[in-house]
Amino acid sequence: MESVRPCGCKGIRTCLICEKEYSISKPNLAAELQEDFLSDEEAHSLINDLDSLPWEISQSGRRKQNYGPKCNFKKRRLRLGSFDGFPKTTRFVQEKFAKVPLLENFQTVEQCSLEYNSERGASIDPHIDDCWIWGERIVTVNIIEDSVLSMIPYRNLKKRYNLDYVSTQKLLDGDESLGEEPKFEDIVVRIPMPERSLIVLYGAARYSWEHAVLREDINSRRVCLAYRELTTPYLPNGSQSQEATEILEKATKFWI
Ligand SMILES: O=C(O)CCC(=O)C(=O)O
Repeated sequence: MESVRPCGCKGIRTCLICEKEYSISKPNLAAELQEDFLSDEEAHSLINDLDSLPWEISQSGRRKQNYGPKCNFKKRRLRLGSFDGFPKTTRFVQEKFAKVPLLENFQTVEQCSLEYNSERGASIDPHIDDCWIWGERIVTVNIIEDSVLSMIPYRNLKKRYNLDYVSTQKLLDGDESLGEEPKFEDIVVRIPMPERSLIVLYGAARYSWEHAVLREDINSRRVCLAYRELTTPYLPNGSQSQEATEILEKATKFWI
């Protein structure tokens, strides 16, 4: 591919014509980003309301506020634990999901506030969110401070993160390339996450790429909300649905 192709591309440069002609694959990242998902006022009041709730210390310099069921990812065991719904002050964020077509029927079962502080060198290592219990759409609402999501192709497919469970699920696009080794090496895709934006990872971005937030991309205090839904077997009419009935009922509640 070092010679100039009839379309004019050469080497790693491609266009739709030569990608089709020579079956050249390009990174297929299914992610949707919506800027200004929150208004300035909404972001401001949200951060004040979150700060009036207790924060817990977490790993890699982060702090968190976790509202959701207890999950044992290794044993694939789900328990209600102390989950009793979500803070009322955050209700409007979940209500705004109804206006996002990709989030049709998204029922939040875990809402996690994450704080990254530059003074602590906070970050999150490359990972794929668990695939046994968390459904296809991983949603993040970035509240304060612009940041970047770094995406890295995942090479040991199916050995970690309960990726083998993906085959039991009904996916959005029925993407056949999921589960194949990514064809790209030494590549990092950097997705900007402006403050007040919404990002949804799904398909290949969810299952074939790890995501991370690098310390270098945290310049002051960043706070976001991460939202997760259940996998289809745990949803109504799914094979495991009885295990999640009470959790789904609590997940409709917002407390004061
Ligand atoms: O902070 C972010 O934007 C990503 C959070 C994340 O990857 C996670 O909660 O699993």
